[in-house]
Amino acid sequence: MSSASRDTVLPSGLRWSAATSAIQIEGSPSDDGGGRSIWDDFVDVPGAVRDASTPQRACDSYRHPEADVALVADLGIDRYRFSIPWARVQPDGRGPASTAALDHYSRFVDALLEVGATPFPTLYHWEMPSAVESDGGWLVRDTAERFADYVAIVADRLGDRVTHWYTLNEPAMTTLQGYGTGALAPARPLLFHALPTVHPQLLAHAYAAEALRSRGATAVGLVNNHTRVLPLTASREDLVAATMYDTLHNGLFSEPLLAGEYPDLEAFGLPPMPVLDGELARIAASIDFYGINFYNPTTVTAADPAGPLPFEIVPTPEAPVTGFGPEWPIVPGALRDLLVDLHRRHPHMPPVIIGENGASFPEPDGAVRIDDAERIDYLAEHIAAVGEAMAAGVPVEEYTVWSLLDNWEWADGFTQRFGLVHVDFTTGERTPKASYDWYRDAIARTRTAVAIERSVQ
Ligand code: PNW
Repeated sequence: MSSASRDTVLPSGLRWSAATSAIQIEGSPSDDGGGRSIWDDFVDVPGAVRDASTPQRACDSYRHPEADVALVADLGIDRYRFSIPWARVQPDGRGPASTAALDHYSRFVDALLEVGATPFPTLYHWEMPSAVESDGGWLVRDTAERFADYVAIVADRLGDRVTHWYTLNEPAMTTLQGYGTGALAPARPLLFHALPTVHPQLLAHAYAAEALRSRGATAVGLVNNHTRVLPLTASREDLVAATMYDTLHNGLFSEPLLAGEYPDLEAFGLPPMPVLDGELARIAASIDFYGINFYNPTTVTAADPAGPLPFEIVPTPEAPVTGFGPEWPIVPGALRDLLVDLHRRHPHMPPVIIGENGASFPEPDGAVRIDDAERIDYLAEHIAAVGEAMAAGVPVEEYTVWSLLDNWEWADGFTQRFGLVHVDFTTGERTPKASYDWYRDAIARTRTAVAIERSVQ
């Protein structure tokens, strides 16, 4: 560990948070009338999950929410990002909601408020009811209306206490990996035929934002995964491939939200989005903040023209890597650069919230490894990069660690551990890691420094 990490003071002016999502931590998906989700369907396919695990129990957080609230309280974060799963609250994706499930989240919100943490729920962290997917999922516009109905139900119940909401988590990953490559649920490898999932997701977000605001919400945003795209070489082919990948990964969702228009897809030989009159204006008016999840840059090269895609993702030269290997290189400066670039493109953009940032590192089988010095370095360096972007004028308001807990990492099952807190997935026992102590102490130290600064002014 770099010794500086021990007494880091974090940038002032940021709120601090940590995040989880329902399927990844809750377990007991059918408790309180929960319905089947696309992830139940995903895990049923042999070989789909790397360790053949299921999220049936995960961190057991649905049955023991108090364990997580205690960690939030002790960590001293300002806010907690968690998700409310559509398939549990409204099992068929239309019609009646589960009162017991709504009661659960209502108690959870109260418990967070009681320990002084602002509840900051995500309304869709990929928990689509299977019934909605069988009606076309994000390929059809009707899903946008159904999502907004579900959101209205949740806001009717929680909107007297919850004012901050994330609508969709990483819609670009849903498009590219859920429907594009099939690496995530609903595992439909449609390649470029996945593009029709973009507009229904943005409409779902816009309709949801309207439903939330009419029920008292003051901060509504969508959180997108962003990467910094690096062409492997300066060749024309690599530049074209990198620009196309950048447009698909970063631009598809950010441009309509921040500039009110889709990127020029026809330039890449792709069909334009099927937009009706007035829809782009509604989408552009729908965010109070823009959420960014950042993990790593992506190095791109032109692919073999005979292959299915015109670009190929390759290891980033010379970068250290996380537990995922060369797919997830560590380049903290890439976060600063992408924030500065996005702000330069959109000087009037709303405040930015970093909704996720973090890393998984290997843990030897069976051993509880809590001396996660690499994670402290990763977090310290990325938070410093956010500070540099702020110094360059980017309006960042909040930083969120992914994740509060080790959890079920989708197709990677339990093989990747992202937590500040180690979880024993058999007993449910939680053991804070060194990175947890570091984050808690750094937040406290930063608050003290800010208070001293204020008192001498
Ligand atoms: C995000 N990619 O997912 C999600 O929001 C979290 O639920 C997840 O646990 C976290 O990042 C860590 O993976 C991603 O392939 C999934 O680029 C895939 C990618 C990025 C983010």
